[in-house]
Amino acid sequence: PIETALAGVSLLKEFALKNEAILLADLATIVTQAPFRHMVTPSGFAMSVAMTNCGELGWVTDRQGYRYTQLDPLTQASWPAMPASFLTLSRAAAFTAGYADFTPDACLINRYQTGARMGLHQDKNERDFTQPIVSVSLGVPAMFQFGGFKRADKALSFPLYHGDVVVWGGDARLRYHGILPLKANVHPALGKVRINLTFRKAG
Ligand code: MD5
Ligand code: FE
Repeated sequence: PIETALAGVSLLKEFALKNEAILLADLATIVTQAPFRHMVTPSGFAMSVAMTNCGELGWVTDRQGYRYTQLDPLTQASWPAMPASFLTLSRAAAFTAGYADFTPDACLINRYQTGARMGLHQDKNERDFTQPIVSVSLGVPAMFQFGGFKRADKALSFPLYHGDVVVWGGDARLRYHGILPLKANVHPALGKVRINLTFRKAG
């Protein structure tokens, strides 16, 4: 029930709901150790999406550029370890989509408040583009933009809801994508925000 009409995209509706409670509890622990923060892009603008990470490597941006780090620049501590609940969920999703041995070493945690957006971009800071990316949507729904291989290519939009998991592989791995400004909304478990977990094998 998961292969979409979009090559390389597997949408697993509500795949994250079975273990929602432990997932949210583990998320709460992570953000006490590595709080959400608005990172700055190389051009000097603060991102509207607040971010943190768990796992061996964390994605960061500052005036120097985009990269993965072992240490949280805010605390100089290692990023919190990836909890078993996160690892198990992402591996099960990848397996379901046909990737038998996905082992993420990085989980970027994005928090979208009302109005927050992510402009069209490609994920290109990873070593091996044959590895899929697994993304988990929680909380308020968002409109996802799925583009082409050039920024100017027309993008199609579709909603992502609480519990949805998407595996982006093959032809989709290097497509431009983004999130439209989050509409004001409330989710019973998470309140006014959307949380996205993006699992990658970065190193
Ligand atoms: C999000 N986050 O919903 C998305 C989920 C990011 C980011 O884009 O970089 O933090 S990951 C969506 C994704 C990854 C790789 C390829 C494609 C989509 N795609 O082909 O559309 O906050
Ligand atoms: Fe991305």
